[in-house]
Amino acid sequence: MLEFIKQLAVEAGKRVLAGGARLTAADIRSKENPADMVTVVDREVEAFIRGEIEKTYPAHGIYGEETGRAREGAEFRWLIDPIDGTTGFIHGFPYYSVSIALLHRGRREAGVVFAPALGELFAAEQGGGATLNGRPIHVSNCTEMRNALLATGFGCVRARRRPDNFDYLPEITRSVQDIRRCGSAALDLCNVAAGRFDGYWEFALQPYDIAAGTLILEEAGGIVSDIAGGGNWPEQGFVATNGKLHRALLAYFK
Ligand code: LIP
Repeated sequence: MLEFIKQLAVEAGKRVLAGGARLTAADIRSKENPADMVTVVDREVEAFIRGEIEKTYPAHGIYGEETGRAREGAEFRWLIDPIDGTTGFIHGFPYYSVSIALLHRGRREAGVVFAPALGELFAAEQGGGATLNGRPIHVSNCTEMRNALLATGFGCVRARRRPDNFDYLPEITRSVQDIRRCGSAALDLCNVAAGRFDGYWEFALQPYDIAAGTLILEEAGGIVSDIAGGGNWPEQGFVATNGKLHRALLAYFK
């Protein structure tokens, strides 16, 4: 199954790159929120991924960012984000990814995040560890906030939703080595999994942004929770770390 998902993500990634090369202003639209962008490429690539899944697994449920939900009650369900990091994609900033996850009765079974412009393919299967381009990856050993490089995002600010990440950003920024905001939640999680970031937090995320990335992170030794340390993520906020910094990062949201 993981091979099927990897190949699908790579094929989708080729389409994302080809679409980016011929993208014009007419191909770009904003959603309900004017800062939330979508392109014809997001739609075409999601249709491609959906079509391939439906050809092979017609009974499976699907929830995609651009085309919504189908067969909700199915035992197996796919969560798809054809381009996580669409704003970066539009601007030619290479930090965007195709994210595909497979759930069985709600449990994340397999996940792939492919960054086509970076040539990085992250993958994991429940209980099988996580890989980057076929090589095993592991979270960092960082134990002190002052030595940490963290990632975050501002979807909540752009959507004008509470909690507002600007309430937490100054204090966290003063406590760590530095912060990055690169624009793809899926890739941020994979970079925590690979030990490049030590942690990541964000609000107002959607399940398709993070389903594959959380499995990859957990399989690489990391942990995820809501901002109170519980399991109500992403609804109650989303915190992901190498495990060693989790309690320290959660303390900023009290
Ligand atoms: C984006 C995320 C990003 C987050 C944005 C948005 P999209 O996904 O991955 O990190 O801050 O709010 O949700 O919309 O490009 O698929």
